Amino acid sequence: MTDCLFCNIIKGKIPSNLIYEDERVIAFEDINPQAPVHFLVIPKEHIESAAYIDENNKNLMGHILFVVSKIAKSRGLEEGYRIVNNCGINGGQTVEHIHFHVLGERKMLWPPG
Ligand code: IU
Repeated sequence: MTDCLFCNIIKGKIPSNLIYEDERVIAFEDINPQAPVHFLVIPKEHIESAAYIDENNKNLMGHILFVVSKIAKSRGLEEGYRIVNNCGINGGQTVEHIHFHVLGERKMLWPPG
């Protein structure tokens, strides 16, 4: 996966503003923030999208949500936040390495565009 942008961020070959790392995931600030707080949580394992979640990696998804909650607490997002996963072309996914956006410190609208 040498040409995967997020794999290269994980390897440190492409710079990012890293805010969290453990053995399974990293989190970093989105370079094009859509809210006052906007970071991404991604697995170190290359998984293309939510369409590729299976028996082998489903527990990792729970860990990602746990990390989201932990970082959100540490960032003081007591009034809430939005977790977004864009999956595939219709979902608006542009980077083919599963990632969870976390947006906070503004009121979100529904339905999304
Ligand atoms: P999407 O859900 O696949 O559309 O989200 C990809 C996100 O990755 C998007 O919000 C970009 O701003 C973000 N991003 C980044 O944080 N760092 C990068 O080097 C690149 C994209 I390229």
